[in-house]
Amino acid sequence: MSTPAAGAERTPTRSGFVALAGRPNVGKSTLANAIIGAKVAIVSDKPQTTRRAIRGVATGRGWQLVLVDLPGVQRPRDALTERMQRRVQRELSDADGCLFVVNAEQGIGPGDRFIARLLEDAPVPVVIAVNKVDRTDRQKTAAALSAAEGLGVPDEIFPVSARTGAGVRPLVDHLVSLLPEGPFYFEPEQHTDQPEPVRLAELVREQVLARTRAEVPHAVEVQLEAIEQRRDDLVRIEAVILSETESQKAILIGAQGRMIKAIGIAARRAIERELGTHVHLDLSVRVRRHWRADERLLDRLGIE
Ligand SMILES: Nc1nc2c(ncn2[C@@H]2O[C@H](COP(=O)(O)OP(=O)(O)OP(=O)(O)O)[C@@H](O)[C@H]2O)c(=O)[nH]1
Ligand SMILES: [Mg+2]
Repeated sequence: MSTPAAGAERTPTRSGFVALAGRPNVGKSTLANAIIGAKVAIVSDKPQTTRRAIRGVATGRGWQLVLVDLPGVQRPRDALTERMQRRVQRELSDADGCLFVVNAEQGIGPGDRFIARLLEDAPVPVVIAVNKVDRTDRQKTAAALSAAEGLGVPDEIFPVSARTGAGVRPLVDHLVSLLPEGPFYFEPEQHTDQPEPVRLAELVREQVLARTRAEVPHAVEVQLEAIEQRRDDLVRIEAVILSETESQKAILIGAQGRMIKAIGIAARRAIERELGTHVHLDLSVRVRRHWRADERLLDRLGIE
């Protein structure tokens, strides 16, 4: 029998919530995944990828940092985007700190200044991550850092690349230093609070986002209909891709069903990696007109 080192259980721990803010597509989810060291949020090159608040958990010796990945801050256009923006506001007001992500490659623009004004009166420290510095030379990085300083909100500013991991360590150390003393909220081995059906549906949607463009990525949602353990090493999953129109459905199916097949193969592989088992994935496409305005469906999809 092992006994804990004397006093070990009395060592105070730090823990708390840091909410991510930033324009769509600046790399919030990629940065959250890099900090957590696991894929908790899907990523794409299309804006408005993240639709729900996703808690991602990083645990170290004596600390637990809960990052709240959020939709990008934007003007709401329908029930879906209204819910997304309400959620951003709510999460920001409940957090212990805010991590405001900007894009060094594009530079700081009006969208960032709009968010900076929203955060000006935040009662918590606002840390800025100037992301995508793998895409900028020294001069451009320096310009982005000083423009970030001009936003007038930050506690500290860190140049990072969520893609390569450069600069992420010092950023995490600083975020941890901002956390209050308190007990852990999650088991140390738990990476996210997202229910499994949502996580798996998101992996399917990620493959749709990677292969479609224009309005299709925004018009798609994925719903998991069934998960059944078929054998010890085989799970059967049934998922439906919702689109808003027949023409989007035709695009998603593709000529001779090639698109849905490609989405299915890639999504199955991603789900197999996630579950560590063989997967049989049944995918279909269904038209659900105006689903983005359907409050009841949004409730059911867990977008609240
Ligand atoms: N080169 C480079 N690309 C990055 C970096 N971080 C993110 N990206 C890319 O930027 C795009 C957007 O990344 P996301 O993490 O989905 O961005 P987001 O801010 O979460 O976007 P929304 O959820 O739509 O608000 C993807 O194509 C990423 O691969 C980075 O450090 N360097
Ligand atoms: Mg995101």
